[in-house]
Amino acid sequence: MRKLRTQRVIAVLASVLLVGGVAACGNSDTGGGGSKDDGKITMGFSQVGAESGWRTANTTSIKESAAAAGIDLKFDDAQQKQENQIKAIRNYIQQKVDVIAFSPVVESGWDTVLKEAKDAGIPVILTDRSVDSADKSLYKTFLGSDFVKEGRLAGEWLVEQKKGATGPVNIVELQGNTGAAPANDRKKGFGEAIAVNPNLKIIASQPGDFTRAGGKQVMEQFLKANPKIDVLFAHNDDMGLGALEAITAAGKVPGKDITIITVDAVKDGMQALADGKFNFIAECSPLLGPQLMDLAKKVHAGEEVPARIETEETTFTQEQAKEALPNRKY
Ligand code: GYE
Repeated sequence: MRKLRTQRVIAVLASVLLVGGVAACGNSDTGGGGSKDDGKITMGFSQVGAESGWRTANTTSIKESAAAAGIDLKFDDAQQKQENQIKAIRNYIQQKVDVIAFSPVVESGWDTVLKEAKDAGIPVILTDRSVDSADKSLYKTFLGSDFVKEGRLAGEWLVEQKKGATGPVNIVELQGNTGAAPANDRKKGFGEAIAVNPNLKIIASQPGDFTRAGGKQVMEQFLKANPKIDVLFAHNDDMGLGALEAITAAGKVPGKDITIITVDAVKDGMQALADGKFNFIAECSPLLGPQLMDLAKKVHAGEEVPARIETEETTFTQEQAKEALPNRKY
């Protein structure tokens, strides 16, 4: 009797699970890329975190563009941890979303989970940051900036500024989080550009994790350890803004005693530039949402898309920042 009841309970449970499972399938995908019941595309998006003004603007852009494009967005904030991103991607695979998009916190270590998505027939779009996987068939496209170029533009500006220097110009560098594409690439581009002038020397270079707190803390250490710092190259505005506090606290005038170059050009960074505290910014646009949603629709429809789509960007001097600031959206 008890056995029978147990069997019945199991049968009921099984059918609930089955119906639930079918409903979940119907809600996202009809067999690897088909359209859903309500016709909406479901995108699973794994965001790096909320570490900077850039990231906040990027998240807003993605959420607003998904709503505008009629895409059902599942969003996860990984708090700068790769393991959280892998977990989120596995969840999206299980939920059978139509498209997975993500901004990889670091470049390496994605092959296994990307292969799982591929085997499940779910296309992946990389946005903002890329991966170093040798197998390019693991993702459909990469939409984002040329970070090497941003570093190079920053370096070239400095070379021009310091072309008359007769003695050493001491540079400190605040890197983004270790292993991130923008940290690796901006370092590379900047280093290559300044190599033309042997007077320009990077005397210290440490990660500040793209955050204000990180920038402030590492800059304090730099200032303690190095009596003569002429230039700060920060891989983003937020670290530069954090460093401003450390520089002022050390009795130095940012933008004058220490030349400050950053990347991003978010509003707070542009304000510091217009106020004369920063000296130069290489722009990196976070407004990737509209292009990402277009790509998702194309990829879902089985259309070919370019393997690499580059964001258009510029640079800003103090004068240019004053002009651009009133119309800056983020
Ligand atoms: O420059 C920085 C953010 O990946 C381009 O990440 C992005 C970078 C951006 O934290 O502010």
